Amino acid sequence: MGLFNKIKNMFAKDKSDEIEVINKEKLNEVSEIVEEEKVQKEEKTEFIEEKKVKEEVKVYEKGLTKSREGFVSKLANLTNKYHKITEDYFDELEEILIMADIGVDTVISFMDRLRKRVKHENIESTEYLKEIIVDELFIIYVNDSVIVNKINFSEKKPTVILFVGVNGVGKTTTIAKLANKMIDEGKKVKLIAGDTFRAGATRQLEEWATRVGASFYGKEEGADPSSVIYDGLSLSLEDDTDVVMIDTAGRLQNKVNLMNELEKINRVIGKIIPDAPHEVLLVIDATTGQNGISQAIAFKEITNITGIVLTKLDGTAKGGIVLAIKEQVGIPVKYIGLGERKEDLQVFDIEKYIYGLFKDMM
Ligand SMILES: Nc1nc2c(ncn2[C@@H]2O[C@H](COP(=O)(O)OP(=O)(O)O)[C@@H](O)[C@H]2O)c(=O)[nH]1
Ligand SMILES: [Mg+2]
Repeated sequence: MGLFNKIKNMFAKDKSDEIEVINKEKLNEVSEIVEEEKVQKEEKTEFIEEKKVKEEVKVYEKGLTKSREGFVSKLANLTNKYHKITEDYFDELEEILIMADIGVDTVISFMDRLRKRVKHENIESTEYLKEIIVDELFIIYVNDSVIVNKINFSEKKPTVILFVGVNGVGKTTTIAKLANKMIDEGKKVKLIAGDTFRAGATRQLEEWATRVGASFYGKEEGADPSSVIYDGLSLSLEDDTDVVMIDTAGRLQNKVNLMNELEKINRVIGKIIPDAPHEVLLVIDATTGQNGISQAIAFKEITNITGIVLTKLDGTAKGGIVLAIKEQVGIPVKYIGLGERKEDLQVFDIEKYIYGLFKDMM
């Protein structure tokens, strides 16, 4: 190779090296900028997430004020009254738990476990036991269960959610709240007025649909619910709806009738969308206490319930009902209602719930 060619080669190599160096530097710089932006974005989402969690915790705190004041202040009084654990202390504690609507069976097994722990760990102070009580209540809920509080969304549109429950528990309001939540998440929601029985029920749902920005399907009062559902669901297949929520009437005066009606509704839904309904949410009013539990047991016998919505927790001092449902009914509470506004629905979260209930003690 001649000198000229050698130099030319070297130069070419140098040049390409240089270019490579420049490219590398540039690349590094670019990736640093990208990385920095990513970190900033992550920090921002983390911040937003954190803020959201804090807001949700506040909602629980506020919504459970009555329960907390009832239960926790009683527990605090008890702790002041008895510094040492005695039989009288246990008796009064048992009464407080029953009054909080935790459910007699649940309370009995709870007291058993508590006594065992007291004995085993040689616990004497009621102050210390107070913390263990919170612990044990938490354990009741999470024990032997995978807590499924997520909605089972269908892979194919639309996801169909059927709402059942007796009159006045908050079905229609809950539908509006859940629709509002899902619309906020960018979903297209349709509400179907399957409660054709109660006067004004269809109009009430339609008004909510307008308020939260959902589409609506309903017929005149007295129409056959199954035909309303059939037509509404058929429409949802054509208009790209993501989630359909079906309201139903809550007549429980006759179990056989209700069972037949729900069977018919389920059949009609399945005819149009074979694997639907994807969720059957039973709505229970927390202020009705043990009566609500009985409703849950009755509904569970006649139809396949996939989740419970516990409403009006803001209006009761008996927040313990969540634990009773878990023990006596065995269906997960998926949402809780903490007020009458469209924003007042929360995904049920046991940790926030326990915090809302016991924050004054922690
Ligand atoms: N305080 C409170 N009121 C509620 C809640 N959910 C529903 N309500 C009220 O309960 C009443 C009955 O509700 P509605 O949705 O019509 O019950 P439905 O008959 O089951 O459809 C209405 O006045 C609602 O505003 C809640 O979480 N908290
Ligand atoms: Mg209604």
